[in-house]
Amino acid sequence: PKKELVQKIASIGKSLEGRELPVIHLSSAGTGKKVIWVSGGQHAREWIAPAAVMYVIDSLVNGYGLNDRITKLLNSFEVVLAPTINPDGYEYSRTRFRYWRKNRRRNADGSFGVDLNRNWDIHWCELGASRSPNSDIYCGAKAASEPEVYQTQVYIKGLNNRVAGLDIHSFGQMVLRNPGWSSIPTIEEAHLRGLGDTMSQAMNAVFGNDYSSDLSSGLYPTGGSMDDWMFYGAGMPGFTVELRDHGQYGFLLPADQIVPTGQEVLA
Ligand code: 0X9
Ligand code: ZN
Repeated sequence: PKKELVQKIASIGKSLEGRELPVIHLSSAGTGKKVIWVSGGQHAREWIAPAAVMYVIDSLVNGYGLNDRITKLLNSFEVVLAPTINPDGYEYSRTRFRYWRKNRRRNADGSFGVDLNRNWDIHWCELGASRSPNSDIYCGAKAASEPEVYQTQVYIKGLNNRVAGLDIHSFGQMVLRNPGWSSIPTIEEAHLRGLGDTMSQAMNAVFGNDYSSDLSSGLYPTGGSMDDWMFYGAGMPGFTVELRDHGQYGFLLPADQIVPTGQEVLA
């Protein structure tokens, strides 16, 4: 491993149950580079997301100087990766209930969990979300009420040269661009569409897969989601990437697809 590429290993903060939200900054030497954000694991049961982000971290650190695209990337950009921003939910999914989605907030009515991807401070709970605490798309008591969301918002806003963000989920094989709350394209539609199309094509080139490129609201419109907060709240394009598969295995993606899916995200 090339230690000099690891500019920083830090924590965004602590989850509700006290787990760290780890983050790593990768870049070759030099300051003032543009920053690309990559995070995963907002949804507990989407296990391939944290795994794929970990695969990307490993590939970037070990590929620098060997792989031309990786070398160019890390010479030009700082890539900031947070594999798991919902560690409490992940642990609950791992040990108790495989299909858990939310964090582990104990709600006023005794039910558990806020859907972190409905809790961001942008069009919060206006659409595609629920005010019922028991719902799998519960938006929380107020915008950014959850420590995982609030602290990630603060952390991203502290990245001065931020230019783009990716939020990794599963499943469905889609690269989703802003906006996620409205069907009316942003004023940057041509640019964002170019980026989304390029990313989905790069993913498909690896194994001949069929990732699509669409508006985020094309899947279904939601308020309070991270992709739109990145765009409207942090001033950078925010993509949601839904990884494998199309539903044959769904969240229970077989282990032999972990590395191939990681390779698609790396591309
Ligand atoms: O519903 C979500 O949060 C995402 N899909 S998932 O199956 N991984 O739960 C999609 C979010 C897309 N973004 C917006 N609609 N803003
Ligand atoms: Zn998800």
